[in-house]
Amino acid sequence: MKRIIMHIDMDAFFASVEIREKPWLKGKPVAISGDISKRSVIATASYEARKCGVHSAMPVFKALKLCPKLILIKANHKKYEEISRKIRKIFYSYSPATETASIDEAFIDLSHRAKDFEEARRMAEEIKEKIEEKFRLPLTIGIAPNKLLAKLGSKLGKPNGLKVILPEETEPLLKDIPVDKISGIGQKTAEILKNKFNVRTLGELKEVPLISLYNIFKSYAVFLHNASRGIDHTPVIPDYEKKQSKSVGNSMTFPFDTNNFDYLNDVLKYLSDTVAKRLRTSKLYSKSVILIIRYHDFKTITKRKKLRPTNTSKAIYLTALSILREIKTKDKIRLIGITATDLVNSPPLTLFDVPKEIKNTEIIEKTMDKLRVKYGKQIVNYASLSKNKHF
Ligand code: TTP
Ligand code: MG
Repeated sequence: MKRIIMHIDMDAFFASVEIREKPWLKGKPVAISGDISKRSVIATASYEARKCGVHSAMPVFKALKLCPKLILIKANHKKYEEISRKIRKIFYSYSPATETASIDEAFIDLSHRAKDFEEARRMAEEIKEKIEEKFRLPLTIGIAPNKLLAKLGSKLGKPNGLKVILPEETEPLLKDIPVDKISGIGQKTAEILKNKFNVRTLGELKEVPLISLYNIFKSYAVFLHNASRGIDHTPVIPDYEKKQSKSVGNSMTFPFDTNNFDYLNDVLKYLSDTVAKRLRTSKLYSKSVILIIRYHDFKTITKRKKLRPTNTSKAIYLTALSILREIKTKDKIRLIGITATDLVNSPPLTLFDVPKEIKNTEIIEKTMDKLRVKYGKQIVNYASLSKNKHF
């Protein structure tokens, strides 16, 4: 089915909120940070400050060096959360199929709400007007046939814009776009692509054979291959579904059928990590893991295994791996998936009953989550996956 996806992202969100409340800051270089000491980092900067090179995650002392006139304001997270919640209500009024992606961004699946892209554009104009009028905050909207392109649209449309990417426009548009404009392709990947393949744009990336990408990036190669073509099948997962979810799962369809154990093992590690991370975010624990295998001929098998309630990536991975070993698969596989199910709100044992090794794993993974939130997904990974750097 053809989809129409909208991505909404507030412009310089924290800074815009502060500027709204202190109008004399309008047009000035403003930056927000957790704490205004020089050792702190910038959370975000107004577009005027960005002109001098100030950006999120930059140390304050460096930002002040680049922009001596920079006005620093201490972040007020409670206030931003509150505004974010109120803005979200406007999105829900357009479609309940709204996925909150972060404090200032959301995806709305308009496939069943808008008859075509033109109608979706009108909705976007209306949403922009409502937010600008009611909240006096700037935002940018991207509309496209999938989440990847909708997010690219809002990035290209910034600030204070509206960018529609029609299916037929995708190929010529992507051709000259630098690879790191795609959400999910970071600086490191961009550098490897430049050094190994002389690739800077999505058009150039498209020309690299998948097998060559695979040799360097392993299963992340599939993402790169698809991204260069503007392909993305990930669904918008509505907030209401996330809240009452009875299970959390993730799967990967391979571009080629395979029974290579090392590859499947890496994919299981990656999938377990993404599933467990979602459990930890929702403070849920899983009592069963289901492994889903779809063979080249579409025959699909699922096998479930119980485990001590957990939300560690390691426990979920080891369970999934033991199922894979039991299945002793020889036939080539086209998709593999992991679902954590039988979800409960709390672990059954008191902290003192938990074996030390499990306790350590929990501590390590919680620390990884925090680092990833603060510094980005790629800042830390399991040694065995880090050889690919991109899981
Ligand atoms: P973003 O949407 O990434 O950034 P932004 O809204 O400030 O700017 P724009 O979208 O116009 O490019 O993040 C939303 C808010 O999240 C941002 O205002 C501050 C906070 N944030 C951090 O605290 N640290 C970070 O490293 C980033 C990227 C954002
Ligand atoms: Mg934003």
